[in-house]
Amino acid sequence: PTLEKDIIPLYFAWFLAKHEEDNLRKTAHDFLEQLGNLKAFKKRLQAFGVEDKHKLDLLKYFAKAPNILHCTSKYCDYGKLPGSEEYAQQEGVKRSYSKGFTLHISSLFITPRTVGAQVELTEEQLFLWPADAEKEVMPKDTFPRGSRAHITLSTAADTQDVQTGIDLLELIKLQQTGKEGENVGEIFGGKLSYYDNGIWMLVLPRKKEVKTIFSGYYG
Ligand code: 2AM
Repeated sequence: PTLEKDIIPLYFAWFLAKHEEDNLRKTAHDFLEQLGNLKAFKKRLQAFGVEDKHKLDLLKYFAKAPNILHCTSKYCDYGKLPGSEEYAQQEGVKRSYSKGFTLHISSLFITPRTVGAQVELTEEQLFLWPADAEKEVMPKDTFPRGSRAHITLSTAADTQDVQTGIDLLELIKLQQTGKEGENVGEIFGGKLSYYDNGIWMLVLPRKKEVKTIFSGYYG
């Protein structure tokens, strides 16, 4: 028997390898630049709270970017959150710790609060996905497992990272109710759609693969 207890991290996540991270940051930058320049975007700025369409610089508006790009699987707050000890002890979590995984990004989205990449988890990756991840933030709704999976790319100055997954679920909820989104053009060869309330989604023409390592962040 060991005397030491495992230390539970702030959160568990798939962390992007360095060159993948640089690459995705550049994609996010280009996405915001191209979107900001689109006439269709300038016509639909109301939700961003700006009157003058020439005054909105998206790259400045989304002022905060995470230090390390990652897809959170479980936020634990060093064990303070319910279920975090159980999660850390799961056989699959232990076995996967420090292992490499390829994540698949299917779309990019932006709202007046956040910019994120939607991640489609594989069966194997869903093993590491907590059963209550979606309920945790949207208790009244039902989603397919893994719906909240995302990489936060940047947020507005007064917005917490956790908001990105909530915004993604809001978007999926709109799609579930049959809301199509208005097709307003193409970026990177992918279809750009506008939903209400300043919510935009770009479905990538091909899923973008990113190499990651599953691990914990101890901060
Ligand atoms: P994110 O996954 O959307 O980026 C540290 O705060 C990390 O844990 C962030 O990456 C954050 O958001 C994520 N996270 C997930 N759930 C959280 C929660 N309930 N509270 C705070 N952060 C959370």
